[in-house]
Amino acid sequence: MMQFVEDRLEAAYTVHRLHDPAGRASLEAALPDIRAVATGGGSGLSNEWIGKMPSLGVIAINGVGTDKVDLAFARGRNIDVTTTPGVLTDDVADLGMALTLAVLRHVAKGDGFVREGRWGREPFPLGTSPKGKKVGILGLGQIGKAFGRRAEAFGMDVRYWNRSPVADTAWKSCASPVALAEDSDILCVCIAASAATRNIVDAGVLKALGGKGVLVNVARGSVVDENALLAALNDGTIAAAGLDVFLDEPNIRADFLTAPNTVLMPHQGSATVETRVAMGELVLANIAAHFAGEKPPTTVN
Ligand code: 8YV
Repeated sequence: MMQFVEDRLEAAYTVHRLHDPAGRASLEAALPDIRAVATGGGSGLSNEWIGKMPSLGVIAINGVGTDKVDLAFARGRNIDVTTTPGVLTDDVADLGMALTLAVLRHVAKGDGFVREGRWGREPFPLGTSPKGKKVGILGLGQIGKAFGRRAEAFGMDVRYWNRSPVADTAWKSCASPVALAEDSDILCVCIAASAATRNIVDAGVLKALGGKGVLVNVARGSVVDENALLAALNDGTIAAAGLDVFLDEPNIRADFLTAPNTVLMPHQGSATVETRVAMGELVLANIAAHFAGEKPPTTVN
């Protein structure tokens, strides 16, 4: 949470912080009375924690991912789960494009090359132009569509696969994730994480993407089979990857650090000042609505 969110929570409510070791005892003592939880999309709240809070009425997620909260379980307990829709769409799509360009134009590699004094002494590899390349979007929700618009502006040819039909697009729909990967030079993963999409990018999809293919993931680590991805990067099954998200954040697998042609980011898709302010305002508004006895405005369950 940004400091202003912390400050405004502090001003309006009695706040206990899970991650404050000094406050652990008072948190434990307060559990029966806790009425609202503010949490991150990557952290969520387990059913075990929900079970310890009989007065809980709202879980306000600072993000759009709901994969770390059991929505049905929360509903069964009459708990509203809220997210921050809309406000982070463009920034996440921007980072998807930034990772795409960073991979194609060797941005991270170039930075190291200049700093290490290798410029003028060694050749630097030519990049790949995005123009005219086929980009596949796995998951055509708000973020997928925003990424597609950006890709079009770079002269890329957009196609997609989505779990349910998408009416409001002229982009080509592919029959399956494998069919999409087969028909793509760059595969950008924008799909929401759930039990149904776990490891949806598997060895078969990576093989279909092929030896010149690039994988970009701005969704969740869980939607990509990390064993298959690391193997594919190391044995040349795919050419490169740009990754903002991982299965076990922040303790990502060490193999990612040595994987060839891979640009890594520490889950920064929504991390701009503007967007984090807007997300924080939504978290505060949802919690305030709950305490005012109203339905939190961006309830998702
Ligand atoms: C945030 C996210 O980084 O929206 C999501 O689901 O993962 C991101 O926007 C995260 O929720 C911050 O807590």
